[in-house]
Amino acid sequence: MSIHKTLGEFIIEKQADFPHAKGELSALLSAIKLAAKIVNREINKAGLVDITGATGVENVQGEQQQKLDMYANEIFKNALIARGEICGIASEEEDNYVFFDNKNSRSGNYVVLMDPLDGSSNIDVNVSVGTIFSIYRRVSPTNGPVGIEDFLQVGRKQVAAGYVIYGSSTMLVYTTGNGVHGFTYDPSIGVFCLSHESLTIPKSGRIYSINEGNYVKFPLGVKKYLKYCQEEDESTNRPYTSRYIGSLIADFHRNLLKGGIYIYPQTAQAPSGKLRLLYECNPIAFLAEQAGALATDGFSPILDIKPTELHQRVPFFTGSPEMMDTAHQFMKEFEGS
Ligand code: P6P
Repeated sequence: MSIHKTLGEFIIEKQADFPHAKGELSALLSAIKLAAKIVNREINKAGLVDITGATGVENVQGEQQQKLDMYANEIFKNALIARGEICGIASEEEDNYVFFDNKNSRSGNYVVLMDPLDGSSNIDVNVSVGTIFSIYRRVSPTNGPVGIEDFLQVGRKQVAAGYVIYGSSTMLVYTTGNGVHGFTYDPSIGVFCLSHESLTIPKSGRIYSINEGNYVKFPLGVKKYLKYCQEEDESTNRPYTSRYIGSLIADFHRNLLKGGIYIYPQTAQAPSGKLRLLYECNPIAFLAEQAGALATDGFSPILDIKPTELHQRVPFFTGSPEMMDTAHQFMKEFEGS
């Protein structure tokens, strides 16, 4: 019987990957690991306790805040603050960023941006949901106040990013810029075990993931790409297969393992798309590029976008490089770049 390396052991082993950090980043990743276990426990019994459903409160996105959204937000916030390595947090569930004065934190050199429970409307129907996180070193002076500039950093400045997928099994997948590594939670011993080291996306695939219910509102380039995916052509393994879970992490994770493309494009009604740049697209884009995938707004790398607002949205294309290249050709031909 093989004994897998645990996430804790792996983090310590890889600590040398970020020599400047004196264990701070390791402490942050450990805090996220702890919070993920707690949230996982609640999600797994969500149907049994009064913790599903809406709170009756709208978040800054104008979306119904789910009870588990708020629960997950508090758990991750408290776990991160307790470790004392951060000076601020931004969250999909918080109108503005939250900051901590340095006397309560040993170093306070990092900020964390997160979507504590993405796809949470799926909880009531037992569909996979996820937590997404993105970590930067602060850019404001260490002994000064945190500022919005600490959060509006370009995605390439991330020092770590990852997600927790609460699915048929619970996994934590992360990168610190040295590959993407996946850990599967073993509830019998309460440990995340290394199960997918150095994840790399297949160069191509046959899965396209998009909400085709919005078809009439899509840009022409997206419509033309969808027609391409659905055409018969044995030489290029078409038609492809449509798979759309409606939970970004679940759709991304499947494509990462099997190959594929996920698209949430701009529409006439939502000219910047739906997904948020800072705590959904940037962390996923960091993971994607580290796994040999691409992540763009249909034209340019997500990681090169200079953020202007905390909750700004961006059109999002991510997946196998060969499928992304084809999608970009259609976007360039029919939308200009
Ligand atoms: P739609 C969930 O609300 C989310 O942010 C992503 O997880 C998911 O991929 C997308 O929105 C689903 O949006 O408009 O297709 O329901």
